[in-house]
Amino acid sequence: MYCYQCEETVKGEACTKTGVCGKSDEVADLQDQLIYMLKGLAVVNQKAREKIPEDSGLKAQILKFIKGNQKTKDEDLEEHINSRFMEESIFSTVTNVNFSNSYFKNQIQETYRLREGLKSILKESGVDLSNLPSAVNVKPEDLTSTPEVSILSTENEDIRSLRELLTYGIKGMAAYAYHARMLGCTDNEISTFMEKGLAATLDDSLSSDDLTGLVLECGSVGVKTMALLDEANTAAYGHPEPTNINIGVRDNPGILISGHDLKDMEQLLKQTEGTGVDVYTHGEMLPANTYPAFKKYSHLVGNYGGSWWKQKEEFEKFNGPVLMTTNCLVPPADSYSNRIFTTAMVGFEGLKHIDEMENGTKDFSRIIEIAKNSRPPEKLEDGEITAGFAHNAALSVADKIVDAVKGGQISRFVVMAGCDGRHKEREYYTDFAKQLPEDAVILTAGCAKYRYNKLDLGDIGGIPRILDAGQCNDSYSLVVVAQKLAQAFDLKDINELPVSYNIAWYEQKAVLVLLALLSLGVKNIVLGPKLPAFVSPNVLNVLVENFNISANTTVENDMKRLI
Ligand code: FS2
Ligand code: SF4
Repeated sequence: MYCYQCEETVKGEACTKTGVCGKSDEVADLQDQLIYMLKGLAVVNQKAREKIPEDSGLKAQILKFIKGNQKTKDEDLEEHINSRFMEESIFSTVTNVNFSNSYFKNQIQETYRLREGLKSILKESGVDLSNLPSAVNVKPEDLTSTPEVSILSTENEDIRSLRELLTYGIKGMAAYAYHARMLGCTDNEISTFMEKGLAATLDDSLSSDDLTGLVLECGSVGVKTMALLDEANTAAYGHPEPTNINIGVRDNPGILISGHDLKDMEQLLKQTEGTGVDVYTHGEMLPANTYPAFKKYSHLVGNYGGSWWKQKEEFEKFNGPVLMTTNCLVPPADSYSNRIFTTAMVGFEGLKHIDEMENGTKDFSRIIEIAKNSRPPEKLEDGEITAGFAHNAALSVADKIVDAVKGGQISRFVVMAGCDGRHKEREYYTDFAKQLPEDAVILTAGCAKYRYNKLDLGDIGGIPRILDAGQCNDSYSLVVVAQKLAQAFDLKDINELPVSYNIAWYEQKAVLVLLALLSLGVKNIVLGPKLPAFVSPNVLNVLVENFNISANTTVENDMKRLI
């Protein structure tokens, strides 16, 4: 194995024996094989997209094949040539999503079946499939002896770096596109870009400049993907509202739901209503408590615990079943593994899994039955967390914010969005939040906030000093707020705003968020706790020269340069 896609990679270089995340070397290799196969499928999809507009017979044939093979219910072929399958498969390789050998072996076989099926239809229609990369023709049984599967087979370290940066950005994009798709929102531009980007990583004729262009394009399409997800979430569940979220417990048995999928959240709340079972959110599901459509359920009690890496201790104490809808899953301890359920692309050998049914819904009755016979959760803490400041709520007080800035009550906003992680060095973010001047306001999204969202930082004229826009999936909100503030202050350049960026990353969704910010021209981002191992010195130079990105240092030093 050679994996360096996340921030916690061994020695800031790569995991080569087993993952810090708990991923085995076999699973790491299978993930690389699946990504390689998906790149081949992406090339074949591109060929199909090229030919379809001029050949209606081909379109009908492909549609028949696709409908017989994949879960998508939508019939608009241009948007759905294996797109759901691609998104799910790519998402499954994001850090802490799926640890199951059998899952990846199946996905590899399925990719092969789809690729070969599509190829034979295209060949019959006279499409030339010669001179394509070997990923288009490789058989699953030959993957272990195919050198190109390995990240290290790209010898030039800058090309390797850019190919991986692009691939990880696409992993984040696949995750966001998948969530939007679950709520019925898709965009052909996103699917075609993912194919183009994956195919580009196989193309030896592309230069560093070409790949850099694609990396930035990934950021622009990332903004569109996050906007689509925002539209999907708010159309389905309303705009998040400022909410004081309970972090204590009640005396009823409960189900804990984690991950990011709001459709799973909706179905779980509906199915548990009136059963005497309470529902609590964990980790990145916290913002669900701020949506009008979920707040109406009185058995949605609040949030239990902290961010993903604390789950071993917290799941143990929860006593009831836990539903993992997406990342971040930590390999479970035996003591509670029998009450963890995975769904969608989440997987771990031996854990129970809930599949989507033919009609697109899920049956959570097995989880509810276990909950009914569970003890209520053990109390971890008391009190409340304030959240729900996505763009609609934040902009509803825009006048107040602008006045506070003009009047000098607010000196600066600091975007402290991104991920949390298990390493001690992340205490930096707690200390940074504590040491901010009292006239600075934190804008956040993602699980990084658990490092400071239980601190009492107070408010400035009724504006909380931590404005939490939601999940990392909601980072788009921060962009909207920054753009509206720039308008309100009549600024042409977003970098002229009194906004600093001190961003924490861990996994590949955060990579896409970072690329999205760069594509919008945001400069001077401070990134930590470590810079990505997959960014080579020359690629870093490009980022420094064009965007003045830098690594975080000490709280004192960063406070001086950011505030
Ligand atoms: Fe946390 Fe980061 Fe979980 Fe997001 S580890 S913010 O990209 O997916 O949440
Ligand atoms: Fe290591 Fe991160 Fe890869 Fe896991 S995802 S194997 S921790 S680099």
